[in-house]
Amino acid sequence: MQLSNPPGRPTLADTLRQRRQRLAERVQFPVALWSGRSASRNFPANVHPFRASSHFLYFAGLPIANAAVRLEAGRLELFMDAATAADRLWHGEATGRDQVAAAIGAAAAYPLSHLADRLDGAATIPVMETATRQQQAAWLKRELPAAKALQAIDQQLASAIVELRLIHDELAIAEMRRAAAVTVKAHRAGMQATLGTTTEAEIRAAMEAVITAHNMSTAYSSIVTVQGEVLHNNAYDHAIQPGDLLLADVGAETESGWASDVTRSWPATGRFSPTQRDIYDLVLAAHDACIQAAQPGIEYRDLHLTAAQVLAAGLVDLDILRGTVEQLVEQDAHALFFPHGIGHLLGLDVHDMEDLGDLAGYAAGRSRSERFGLGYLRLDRPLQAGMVVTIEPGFYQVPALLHDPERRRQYQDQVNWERLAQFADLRGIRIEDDVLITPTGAEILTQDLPTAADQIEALVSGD
Ligand SMILES: [Mn+2]
Repeated sequence: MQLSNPPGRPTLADTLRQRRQRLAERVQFPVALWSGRSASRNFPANVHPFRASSHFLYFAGLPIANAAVRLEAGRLELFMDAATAADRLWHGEATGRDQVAAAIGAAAAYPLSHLADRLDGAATIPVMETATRQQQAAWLKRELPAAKALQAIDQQLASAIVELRLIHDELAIAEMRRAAAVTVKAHRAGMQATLGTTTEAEIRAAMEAVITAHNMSTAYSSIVTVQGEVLHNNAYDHAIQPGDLLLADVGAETESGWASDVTRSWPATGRFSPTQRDIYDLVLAAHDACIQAAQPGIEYRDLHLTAAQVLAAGLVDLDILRGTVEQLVEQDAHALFFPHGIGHLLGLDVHDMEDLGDLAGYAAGRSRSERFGLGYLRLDRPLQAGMVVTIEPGFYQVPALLHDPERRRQYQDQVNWERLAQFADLRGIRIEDDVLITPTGAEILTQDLPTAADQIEALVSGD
């Protein structure tokens, strides 16, 4: 656990104090946040990797297992157990409670069990992990539904935390820059390893090796696949054939939990076919148009529609779609090939704060659209300086959509199926970057990773 502070950065304790202060301006009741613990596999000491709850991390700063903090009027109390003799035997000397307390600016520190008597009138956010959630409910002496169905003061707390976590402070942005830099290196390594590899698993290994070597972990299960049309593909066993496109969605997470989320698509041989290149350039045009338009006050939903319009216009130019752009987007014809949203919030989690349902993603009074082309939009808010969002348009040929008899009937006049068949050598392309909204526009945190097709080809082929 790193307790020292890198030079030139706001100190952890100062940042945490500001976050607590801002929370205290929004809620008048005590708050208790648990970090959670590792779930066990086949025996108690054989555990899955530990990941602290992000709400805990936001206010406590350090990934301490089986701990909790109590916040009231800007004051922080830390609750964690001292290492037992058995802990010291098996895990070595851990950072002590008092050291942790000093690093995070705690006013007091106690064993975890002492929290049970300090919870009158306290609000919490239930953690995902079951054993800890049961402890939260037992000690608070009330039912705790899943975090997306919160009631009363827990709901007020969640809304206050969303306000804070939506707009990132200097330390958070510095951490996300670190995650982005390692992710960029990982993607370069994946592209550079491709010519010498025969399976998806080898490319994944080359990418995750970079992340592991920086003592970071992945922010989500990596997608490294020649079947890019399978949107959440976590298999890595396919052989790579000449003519395949690789789609790699891989992002590093810093030790203190800050995420990155990047996708690139590249040809296995180092050269796009003409059809692959046409669609790649189109997806890139949508990506660039969205980032160009991103600035405070712009509705994220309008960026999604911008991407839909650019894609629809390009598909009309390629004679894959027929009709006017306006009508095609209104009819959701673009969504046959781009069935997901343009992106999401990024922060301590990929899909930041989605443990709270749409509370963070959707502005008050808004809810998910019933429309095929809008229902998967994860963020529907005006952009504000300090937000970090992903921009990730794609083009996919998903058999479940394109071979669905009802959709084929519905879009028989809009899709030129014979022409589409000529593009059979691309299954899925996505280009995704992490974008910080600045007071005047947007900064691409992952801009050191090229997007232009020529540069991608050069990286893969080593030219
Ligand atoms: Mn993403």
